[in-house]
Amino acid sequence: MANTSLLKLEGNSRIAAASKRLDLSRREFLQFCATIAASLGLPQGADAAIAEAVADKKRPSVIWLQFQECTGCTESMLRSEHPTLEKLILDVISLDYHETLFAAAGHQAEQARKTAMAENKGSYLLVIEGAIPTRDGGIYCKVGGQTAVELTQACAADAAAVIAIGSCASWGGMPSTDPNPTGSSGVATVLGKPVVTIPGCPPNPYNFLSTVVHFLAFGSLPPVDDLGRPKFAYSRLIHENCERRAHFDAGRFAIEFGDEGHRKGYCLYKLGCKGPETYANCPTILFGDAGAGTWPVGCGCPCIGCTEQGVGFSKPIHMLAKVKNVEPPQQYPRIVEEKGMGATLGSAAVLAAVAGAAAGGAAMVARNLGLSHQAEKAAKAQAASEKMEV
Ligand code: FSX
Ligand code: SF4
Ligand code: F3S
Repeated sequence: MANTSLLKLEGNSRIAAASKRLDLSRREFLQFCATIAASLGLPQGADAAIAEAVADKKRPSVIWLQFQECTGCTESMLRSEHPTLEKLILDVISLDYHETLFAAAGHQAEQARKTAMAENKGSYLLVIEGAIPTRDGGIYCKVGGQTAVELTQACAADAAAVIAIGSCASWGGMPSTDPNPTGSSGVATVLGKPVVTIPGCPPNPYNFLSTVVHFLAFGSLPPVDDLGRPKFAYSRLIHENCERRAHFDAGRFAIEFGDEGHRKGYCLYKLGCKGPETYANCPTILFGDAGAGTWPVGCGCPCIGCTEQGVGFSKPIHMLAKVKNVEPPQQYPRIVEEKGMGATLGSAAVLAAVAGAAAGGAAMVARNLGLSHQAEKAAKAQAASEKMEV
């Protein structure tokens, strides 16, 4: 990893050329790289490595397939601003096949995909948007005479890495909603092996951008959780970083849409917000570069848990969320005072430390009154061992 400071790179001619191509000032370009490094949780120096990689490396070939979906994943990419998708296509990735954005059609488009795959065998990125129908031989979605199952398997065979973008490709998403008549499945199920997933309906384009830039800078995809989700984006509950969290802790809730609590920006838990059981970074990175509050809860809409299998598109909006690994703090008024239960600030920090989280992480956990994935596992393990001791 480069240790060169970003400031030293400012006068670099390759950086100047890259910023010019991206239509950004050198300072803006370096800020973009620093933001990506920070969002990936990378250490100091990684921003310079990212800047050099984006400026230097040959653009990776990207084959983008679309199956059962609404094109929202692509649409959310088109609304990204740093840089815009247009700039990404031209300067960061080489988008060699994309049905929505392609000028070519029919056999010409099919040929472009085959050529890109042959020329970049073993090094292209395969991005899949949309669920894959598996029932009845996969006949419910075909492109160019091949089923989505066949195309997925054929295109994944020689890919350097596969990214499932959106909840549909990650685990079936909206098309897999009960009774799932076409047997819609996620990419990992069809390939029979784990892939990187970027769930969300639509997913946040920054999470995709950061994942691709990590691949570009370090030759590998970022670390993921057991569902294939990049940890930099999906290791915290929405509820841990929500701007309405203080209202939850104080017991101030909106009860009906448009009531006084709703108008005052109170917590949406009683309107069915699934933030307490949904892992995603929506409240921290927001959407569309439109400023503060631009995410579902920020706009007064309860989170539907769109990133979370078993919550989004399956748990009704009127059902209350399961409050996962987070308990209200004791220094705020409690609505119902349970006896002998509940994690305190101290116990949250201790559990995080027991689970091996870094000191800073433990402090963060304590501050947000949330337990990390690791702490959640540690708490379960502790509960199991206590059971055994009894
Ligand atoms: Fe739509 Fe994508 Fe939702 Fe699915 O995003 S926004 S239905 S996750 O595959 O296009
Ligand atoms: Fe925010 Fe929803 Fe949690 Fe309330 S329940 S604090 S609105 S994430
Ligand atoms: Fe989806 Fe909830 Fe974020 S609905 S976009 S995970 S706030």
